[in-house]
Amino acid sequence: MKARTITGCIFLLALLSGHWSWLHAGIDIIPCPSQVQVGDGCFSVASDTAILVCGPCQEQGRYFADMLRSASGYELAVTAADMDQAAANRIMLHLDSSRSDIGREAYHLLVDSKGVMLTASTNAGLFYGLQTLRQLLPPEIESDKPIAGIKLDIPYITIADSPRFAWRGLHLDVSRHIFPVEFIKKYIDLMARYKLNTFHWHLTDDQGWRIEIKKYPLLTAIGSQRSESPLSATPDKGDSIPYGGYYTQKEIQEIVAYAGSRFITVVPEIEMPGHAVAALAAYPELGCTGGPYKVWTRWGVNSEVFCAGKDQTFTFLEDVLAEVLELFPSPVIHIGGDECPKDSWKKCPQCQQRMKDNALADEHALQSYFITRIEKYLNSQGRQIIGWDEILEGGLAPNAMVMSWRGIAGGIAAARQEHSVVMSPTSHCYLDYCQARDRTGEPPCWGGYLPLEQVYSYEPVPQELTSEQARWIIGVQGNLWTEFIATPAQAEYMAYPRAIALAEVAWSKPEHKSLARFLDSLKMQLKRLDMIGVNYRKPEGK
Ligand code: TNX
Repeated sequence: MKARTITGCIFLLALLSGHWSWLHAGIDIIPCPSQVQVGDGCFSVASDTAILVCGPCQEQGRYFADMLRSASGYELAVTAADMDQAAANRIMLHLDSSRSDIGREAYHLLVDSKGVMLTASTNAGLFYGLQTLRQLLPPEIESDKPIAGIKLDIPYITIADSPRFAWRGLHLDVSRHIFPVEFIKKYIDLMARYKLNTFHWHLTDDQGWRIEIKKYPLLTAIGSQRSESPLSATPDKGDSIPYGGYYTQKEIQEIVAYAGSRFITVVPEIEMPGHAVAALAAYPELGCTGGPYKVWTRWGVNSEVFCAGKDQTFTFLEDVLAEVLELFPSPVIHIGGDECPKDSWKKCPQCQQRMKDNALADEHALQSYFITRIEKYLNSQGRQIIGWDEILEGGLAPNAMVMSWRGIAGGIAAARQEHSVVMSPTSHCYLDYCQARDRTGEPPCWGGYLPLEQVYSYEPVPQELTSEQARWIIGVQGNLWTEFIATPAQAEYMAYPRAIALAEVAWSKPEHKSLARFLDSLKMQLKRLDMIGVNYRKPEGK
């Protein structure tokens, strides 16, 4: 095999233009792998190709066989076997936990005349290798119906690949609008294709409580229903149409398991102390005035929040979190912490008393007390908290992680205090922001202008940090807030293809990024998304 060592895809593109262009259809891998060597020739998967698995990775073998089945009609046998490198016409999956040279989510892939040899030290690594393999197969592989005479050619190639960041996130707000379980699974499937590994599920907010909590049935009986929603053209007016819904614990378990088998951690977000009106509508005694409150029918920031002066607020939240922990194995739990107006605390004698008793200088310190108290509980249960960057105000809870959204200053401050940070600034990561300057013909959207190219250009590690401090930046995340996104089709339109750009930001080494190569490879990805019915937005001029 003639092989050329190429570091990253920029060089690959150079080689592929001209003489090597025949390979192009096969090599459009996004996110761009760390190292690629391309050979001359192709291995063709046939109906008698064997999938050989070694170690406890039967499941990965079956996953790949399933991936090939619908388009080809092949029922490839998955067999536990010793890794005999000499065997031919085989796809070998080798889980070798002793390979300390292959990182936790990394993989090595070799495709040559004998077939495929995929090696990883974890099942996650194998899974990512299979996603790469999928992208090396022709886009017809995505068909859900058999294609007569389909050619399953995989170019000869050697890839060594590993992610840049540990937290590669995509968020979905299901409070402002709720989405069906089937759609959540599709959202997760798409994430997995692009090696994203963290699904941040925003389950509660002013406009709807969406998670069943057995101990507090009114959270869903009352808190999941609002009397109307804002009109998208005139959000200060309502549409007079009741809206609601929630996920049962059974559905949540199903989604968490589904994500888990795709190596995606589901991080639930239970908002506190602000964005809590839906919970207050159900249990008004948890607010400072005692209500009554109504599940909010407008967007924005509501001044009614959980009362920080009452002990029953904390009892309630700990009870809720206890059920959340049963459902979500995630080591990290998102507690919100954003946009909490302090008006009601200022007027509340119990909050003022709490401040006095604990020598808290102001209401920001009271918010810090609130978050720290919740952190203590979650830490005692073996979990860590993450919160929006407002949790820095009044002092960061000792073990908290920070999600920097109002720009990057919060992320910088937290990293300097040696706290882990996920970068998610509105400027580059807010997928609810508009994709066109001219909004004619665009669905309603929120906020500023955030084109695909700008998402792609994002560098999550701020230059202001020393290399020591930069280690605290553990990842990056795209957020999909749904005030203006009412349907699955619209959610896909806003998320894709920008989420693919974000996936490359999260996975690929910065020196391997190239907008030209990305946009070129994206064409083949979009073909695949067409085949699986994703309502993405067509990139400008394409
Ligand atoms: C700010 S991001 C919010 C959300 C909104 C979003 C709209 C954050 C922590 N809070 O409540 O939905 O802006 O872009």
